[in-house]
Amino acid sequence: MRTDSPVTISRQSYRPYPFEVTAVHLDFDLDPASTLVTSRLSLHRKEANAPLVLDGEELDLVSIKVDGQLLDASRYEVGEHGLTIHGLGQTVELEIANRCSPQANSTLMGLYVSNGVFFTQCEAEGFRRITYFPDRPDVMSRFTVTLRAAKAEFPVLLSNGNLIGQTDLPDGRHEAQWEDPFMKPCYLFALVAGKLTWRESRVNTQSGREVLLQVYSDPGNENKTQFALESLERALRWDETRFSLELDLDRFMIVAARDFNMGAMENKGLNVFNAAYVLADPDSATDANYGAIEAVIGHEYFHNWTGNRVTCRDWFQLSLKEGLTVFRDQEFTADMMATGLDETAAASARTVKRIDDVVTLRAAQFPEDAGPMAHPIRPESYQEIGNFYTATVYEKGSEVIRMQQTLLGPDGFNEGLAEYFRRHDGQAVTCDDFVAAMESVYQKTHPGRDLSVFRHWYSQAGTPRVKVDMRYDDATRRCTLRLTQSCAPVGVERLAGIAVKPPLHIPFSMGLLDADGKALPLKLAGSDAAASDSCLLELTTETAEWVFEDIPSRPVPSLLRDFSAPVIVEYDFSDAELALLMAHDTNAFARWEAGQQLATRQILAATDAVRGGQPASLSDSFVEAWRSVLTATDLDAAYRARALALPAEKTLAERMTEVDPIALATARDHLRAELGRRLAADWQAAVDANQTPGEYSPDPIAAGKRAMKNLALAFLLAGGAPQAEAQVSEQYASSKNMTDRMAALSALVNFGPREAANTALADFFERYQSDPLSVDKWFTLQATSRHTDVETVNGLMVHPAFTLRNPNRARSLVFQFCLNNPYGFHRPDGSGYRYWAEQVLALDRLNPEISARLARAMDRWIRYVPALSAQMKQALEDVRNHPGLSRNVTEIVSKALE
Ligand code: 0A1
Ligand code: ZN
Repeated sequence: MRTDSPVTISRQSYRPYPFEVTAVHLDFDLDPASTLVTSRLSLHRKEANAPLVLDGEELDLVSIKVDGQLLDASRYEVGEHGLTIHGLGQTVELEIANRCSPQANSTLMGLYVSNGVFFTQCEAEGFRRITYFPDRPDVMSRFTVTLRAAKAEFPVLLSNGNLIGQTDLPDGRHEAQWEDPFMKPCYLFALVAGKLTWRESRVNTQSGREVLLQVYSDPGNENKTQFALESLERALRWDETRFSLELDLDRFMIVAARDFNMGAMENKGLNVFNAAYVLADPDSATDANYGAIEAVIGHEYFHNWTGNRVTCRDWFQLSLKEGLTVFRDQEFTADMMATGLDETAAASARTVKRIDDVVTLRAAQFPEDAGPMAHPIRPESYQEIGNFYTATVYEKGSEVIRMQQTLLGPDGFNEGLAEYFRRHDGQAVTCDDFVAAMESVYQKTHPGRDLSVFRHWYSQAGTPRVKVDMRYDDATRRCTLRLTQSCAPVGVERLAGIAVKPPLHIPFSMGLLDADGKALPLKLAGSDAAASDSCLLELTTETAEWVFEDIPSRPVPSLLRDFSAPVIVEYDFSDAELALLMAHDTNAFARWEAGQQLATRQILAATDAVRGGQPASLSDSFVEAWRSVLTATDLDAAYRARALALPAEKTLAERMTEVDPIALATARDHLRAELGRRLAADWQAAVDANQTPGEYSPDPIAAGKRAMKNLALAFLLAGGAPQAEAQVSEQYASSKNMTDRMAALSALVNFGPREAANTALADFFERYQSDPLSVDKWFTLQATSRHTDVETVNGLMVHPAFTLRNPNRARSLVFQFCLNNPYGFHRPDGSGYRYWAEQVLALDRLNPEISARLARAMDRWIRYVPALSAQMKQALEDVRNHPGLSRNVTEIVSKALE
């Protein structure tokens, strides 16, 4: 347990490491109780006199040799955080032997054992829990590795790169030697050892090299890795065709781990994955699971270039690899969804992906960017880097890359990326280096301009607002659009007393519709560009105006098309204008957005009504707007399922001056029930029209139909349609795939009679108890049910299948209850908050990274109604005052209370 007072590390304090570590040989004598690690480092001094400072945590030092000689104890010091060696010469061979205890490691950082298999997790600072080393990304070395273990227990021995030797040893042990031909920082080191089964294929790369692709998992899962292997092949192909980036290794391995802190990890040539993002078959994985598997496999594979070949100079640059790689995985998914479709269908599929990404951004990143943990995509300071694997660094980081693609155009962006690799292959670099490469191309196509204003996206936190004013002049037939940007100081900015922030470079895509919803050709005054339906405005100052000519009457503006920048738009639309946009906008994203805004207005008004003890009503025009999408024949099922879904609670909460979560959830549920009731016949028609008979396939068309059908079923059941319960129960019992089975069970648990729900839940456990990922689903459904309170959750926590030690299981119950159950978590008696405090403390003793994520459930406490926020604050203080709190949780709760 860490007990030292927190140290704040700042971006400006970067100093190069005074030594080069050209080669590293690691030798592991693997034993779960005590593993002996011997590391041989080839060192070159770059700075005179500097001592060699190596990081190390929870290690037992055995011996140190310099150039083959045991080092005298007077020459070094060992402390809680590492080892310092004095008086080393210019070129030195250093050998360090130490022990660590994988079995006892519940943090899942460094070397640990999961389900009898050894795994490592080194990013960000886990390598120091394996051996003494400069654990920072700018120290890059060539690694060779020897693994030794009992052969019967650990038949498979894997590490990065190529297998160069394998030998049986006399005592029932065996060893394997691996060599990684590429220089890498230690956070990309990995080893895996244990009883594993695998599926493999051989493919030829673009340049004709044959490479071996393998997906490893626990025995018994061999039939669940086919989709993962196919996804890996698709990712490899896509990076070749879209960015001309080829796999640089002869062998690429993915291993599924049951216990894993995050989604997956891009270790060079040996990706370690949370099993949830590898294992799938129709009976146990949903469409969403299949989609996530392909996306995460793509993400980790794409890191091989964006992250591994070119890595980060320091952890402040995390978005250099993460924002860029999220952007790449989003584009990969969009292209995969559009594959094989005609032009219209492909465009719709891409919009669906864009909607899904924006929904995530608004529900997860916008609140973060307005709360106590708000930080720029390139943070200025941190206490614990593990706390900065955030929606801001990842998702907003991706938006910042996407804006560069928008400004440069797809070809310019590809050229910029190629330039980035030309300049920096094999290096550890900064976000500035990336923008400079892009800028070199931008300046060629935009003479006299640069990305200096754009760079502020890297140094500012907070979601900018863009206020839109539109004037129309009948006499001149001119329409003037004025954009004004602002971004209030948030989080650390506010604490540092920053009052004014420079303007950002905001690409703002827009169009104009006439009163019948027809797109107007846009002709900018003073421009000789041909008129088009859409226009990209570049706002680079606080405020600017654009004049459109030959506009016949006052138009309706279609704003921030395709979500061209991660901002909040302020414009006073009338309900009728929103309904017009929802029915006619030629930009499918803006069309979806109009519907979401209409629904937001209805739900917020209903929330006020609920709070005032009034009946919540629903406007007829809103119901008709929903009906028109529900019955539209020109829109595909996947798109309609998004357009008819209600805005997320977390997104709605950000719109309220004071959050009353139970009133909000009640209003939202009421709206669903009313829409269900008033459009019952149309929902039923949608259920009937979107059946997917025949063999299950997770393809986007079939998945879109299931999404539409299951959404309709939920509305029907919520609206009390007499036939709905039987339909849903029948679907639960007879489905041949997990998507439909889960959708039915979820509808029953949330909107059905308790008895039917409980019977189905019992049946589900009975059926799936031997499959951990399905059991997680079972816990999640109950954790998020509106009938679940703290008492119910505590009951589930003593269920034999529950354990806090497995992060997926902890997330499925504890996190889901605290983050996604407004009724149970926000009970006015404060029981939810006290439960949260207990669980944060319990988890912190086992796994500080995971605990710190749960701690963030209280981020927005200050915005809740006083009766709740006072109790939330109390819970935060109780946690903060607890002795022995980890650095991870300390940072989160103290920032929340600042
Ligand atoms: N680089 C990984 C994310 C990751 C970060 C930390 C981890 O251990 C605590 C694990 C994974 C990615 O972006 O996929
Ligand atoms: Zn990543």
